[in-house]
Amino acid sequence: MTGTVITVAPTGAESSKADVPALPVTLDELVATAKECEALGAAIIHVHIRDDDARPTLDQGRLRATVSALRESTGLIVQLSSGGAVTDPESDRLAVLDAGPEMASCTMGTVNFGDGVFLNRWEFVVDLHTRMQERGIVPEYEIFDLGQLASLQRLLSKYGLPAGGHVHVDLVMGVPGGMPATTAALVACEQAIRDLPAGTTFSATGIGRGAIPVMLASLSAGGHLRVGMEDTITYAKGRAVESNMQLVARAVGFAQLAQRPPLTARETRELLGVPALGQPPHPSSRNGLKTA
Ligand code: KMH
Ligand code: ZN
Repeated sequence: MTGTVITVAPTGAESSKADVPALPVTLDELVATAKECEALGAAIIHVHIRDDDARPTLDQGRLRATVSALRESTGLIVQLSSGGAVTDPESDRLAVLDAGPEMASCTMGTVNFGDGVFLNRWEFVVDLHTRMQERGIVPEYEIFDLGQLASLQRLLSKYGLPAGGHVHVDLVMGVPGGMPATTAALVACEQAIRDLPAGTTFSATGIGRGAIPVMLASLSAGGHLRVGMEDTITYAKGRAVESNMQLVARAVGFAQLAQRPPLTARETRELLGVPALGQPPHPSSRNGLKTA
């Protein structure tokens, strides 16, 4: 069995800086967090950015500056969120791909999201998937509910494999409105992932108190880990998370206990089909579709 890919999702779009002062919201804070998380064992950074007032934004200039700053300062795989905040319009979410990330998220369906709705119409998902194919951006398919894995199978069989040919999904468990953060739900997803192309990999994250059960379940089921303050702001009962590094360090400890130590960013690139640093992105795979 392979080692563990650790993704850090340091910021998200849901918590406010006022409520969570340790949240990295400036570019300097994000880069400092990224460097420290990489040193601890993270290989991928899932990025949401904020504006000068620490509010979520998909501003194109800021996204580009963020991608280049993270590239300059770290070897991490930079994965931009195309999910943004529930209030972001589809056009801005598609434009995230113009900022030149190596990876981007692609959520596989609409889900209630607390009191909001995280809207991901089928045509929009197809648009994201095919634009990523055209640009050689490697997707991470975000799965909030079991049926979204069936949608992914449909997407791949109709529109072909993603750039690089490898399929990687992230199970986001415990969002109010989505699947629960339980071992049973993770096992159900793992069974459904077996129907996806051979070699499909998955990571998992549990929101809030789901963080630990999902980490343990994912490691035991052969999955990888996503942790960070996007998903978890309470470390233990009555104890706020102090930093993203604290969450990455805990994930690294769990992975080592499971005898699946963290994979480096270079090893993760190989596993997920993300070109090595300094190599050009994958050529467009829209012509001559490879099908699942
Ligand atoms: N902030 C959520 C509405 C993603 O990054 O692709 C969407 C989200 C998923 O976080
Ligand atoms: Zn996100």
